[in-house]
Amino acid sequence: MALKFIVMVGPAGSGKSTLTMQLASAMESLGATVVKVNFDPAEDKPPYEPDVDVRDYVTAEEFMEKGLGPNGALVSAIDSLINHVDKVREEVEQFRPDYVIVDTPGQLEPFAYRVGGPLVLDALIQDDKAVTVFLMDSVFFESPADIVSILTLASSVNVRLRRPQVNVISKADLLSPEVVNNVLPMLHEEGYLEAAVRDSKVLSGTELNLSLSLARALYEAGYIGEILPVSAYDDVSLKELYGKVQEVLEGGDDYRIYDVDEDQGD
Ligand SMILES: Nc1nc2c(ncn2[C@@H]2O[C@H](COP(=O)(O)OP(=O)(O)OP(=O)(O)O)[C@@H](O)[C@H]2O)c(=O)[nH]1
Ligand SMILES: [Mg+2]
Repeated sequence: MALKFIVMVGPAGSGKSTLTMQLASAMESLGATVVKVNFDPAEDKPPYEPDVDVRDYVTAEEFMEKGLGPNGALVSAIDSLINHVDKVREEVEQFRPDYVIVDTPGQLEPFAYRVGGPLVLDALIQDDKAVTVFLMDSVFFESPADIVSILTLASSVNVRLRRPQVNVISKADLLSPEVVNNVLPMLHEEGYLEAAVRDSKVLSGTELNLSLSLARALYEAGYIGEILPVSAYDDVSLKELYGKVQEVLEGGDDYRIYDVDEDQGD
């Protein structure tokens, strides 16, 4: 059966698991059925009850018991998931859900930048529709140079995972009023981010030139335009994210309340 995947990706502690839980419940409150998948072999206590858990098949601890350190164990656990991913998918299919939210490992780097992570994701998703939700912690948005860095990481993950990607500012409730009122509305303006990096005076020499070039490239690639501030504790922002995700997955128009009946029998 055809499934629709929402893949939560972001640096450690960026809020992936909390957003998985809160977005699922916002979607359910609008009538959609959602399966939550813990795709992190090292996470034994996500803040929600997973409907499907890769730890039923493989855990990072098994590899630590064989002598690997925590990072090596995670890498090996992700690599070995390829042997179990068909079963994970079968479990998901049994729910016949409208959407599947995949909560990926805390450590983004071994997941997205080695071969194993993208490979197991591809094997899970097959030819179905999927969108990556990339979480950028609001703390990065307090400094223009950090905005350039986190957007560069987002673009790099986009290229690695090769899927439509919605970039969100997570924990948006923690953004300062200065950023909300004066920075975010200006971000998409040509030259704004470069000027802000220059004016902040935290960089000089090679680092300044690099940051300015990256800011320019991000702008020219159209990568700064749509960034969605989302707080796991703000229902309106969760519904906006749901609308955005639907737009990408259904190729539809603006946000609309999901009509579950429409998709039954897929
Ligand atoms: N203020 C605020 N805190 C949040 C929000 N979302 C998550 N947090 C907090 O951020 C911390 C990390 O959240 P998690 O959901 O565990 O983040 P994660 O990306 O899954 O973390 P790892 O899987 O360990 O990488 C927790 O203390 C959460 O309570 C939010 O929208 N607002
Ligand atoms: Mg997590």
